[in-house]
Amino acid sequence: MAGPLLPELMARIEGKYRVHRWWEMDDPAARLARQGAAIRGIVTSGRYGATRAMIEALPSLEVIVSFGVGIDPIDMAAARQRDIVVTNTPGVLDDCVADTALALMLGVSRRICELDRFVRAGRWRGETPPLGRKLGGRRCGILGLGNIGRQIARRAEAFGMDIAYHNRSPRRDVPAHYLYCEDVRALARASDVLVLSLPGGGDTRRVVDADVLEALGADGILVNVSRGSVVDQDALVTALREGRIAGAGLDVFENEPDVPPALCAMDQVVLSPHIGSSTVETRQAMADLVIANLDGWFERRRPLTPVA
Ligand code: 8YV
Repeated sequence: MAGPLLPELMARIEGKYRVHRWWEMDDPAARLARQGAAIRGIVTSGRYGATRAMIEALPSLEVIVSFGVGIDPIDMAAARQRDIVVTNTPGVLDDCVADTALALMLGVSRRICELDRFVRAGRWRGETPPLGRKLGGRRCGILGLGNIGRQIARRAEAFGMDIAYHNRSPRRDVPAHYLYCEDVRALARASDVLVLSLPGGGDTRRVVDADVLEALGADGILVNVSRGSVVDQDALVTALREGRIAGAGLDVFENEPDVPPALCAMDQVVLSPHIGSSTVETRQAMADLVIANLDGWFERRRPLTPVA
């Protein structure tokens, strides 16, 4: 196991399989040189992944089972070279990640956290609370209209927003009134709130840069529920500091759990600690899928949700 997961999930796995806790090994290389040949599966997550070095240290590896939908921290090239099956947990977390995006959108536009601090500081008696901005009537741009992106769109529409999106190509299976934008910059220009729900990894690294933030504009809000790697974080701090965008709601960061102190000091920013899928219900469903994939592979050679 690459890193600690939910205690109940770990107990379920350890009740059935012989588990080696990677993160507790004093000298992982020496330990794997001794025992690596016996290890046939890695259980990991969107946080811990599986590196090439880890995969190469395990000559009998057959399957990598991940708790989470994002596979960017798994070295897929190393896995494919050896025909190692990789599974993730698609579908079960779309609602909760989309809910998180909406919570951040509302949090920033209606200044919820800032005004919570205002009340707690006793400022209500002497000052007028600052005004927020209405979401209805504004346009929500979605970068990455996959399963999660579509749930974000449905929710944003329920708040009266118009929808624009960018994917590598237009989707035929979405409402015709969704505006397709040819590139990220055009999407940012068309959006009042730009929500990032695209996969992380090399192909999408820093696609949201200073230019894109400039295109989003001084009234624009950025919301990221995808991966910190898709945003140029320094450019984001500068854009916020200089008022080039109005605010940001961020659930993910470049070097988690480190968050730039500059962001922590800004009132127009709402921060959450990568909790997109963290609800009791969704984490249970993800844990069930991890077990189903693990058992599916080791009992029937048929994992439930292999990555294509
Ligand atoms: C999890 C995630 O928080 O699904 C993903 O890709 O990032 C999240 O759902 C993560 O996998 C757990 O570490």
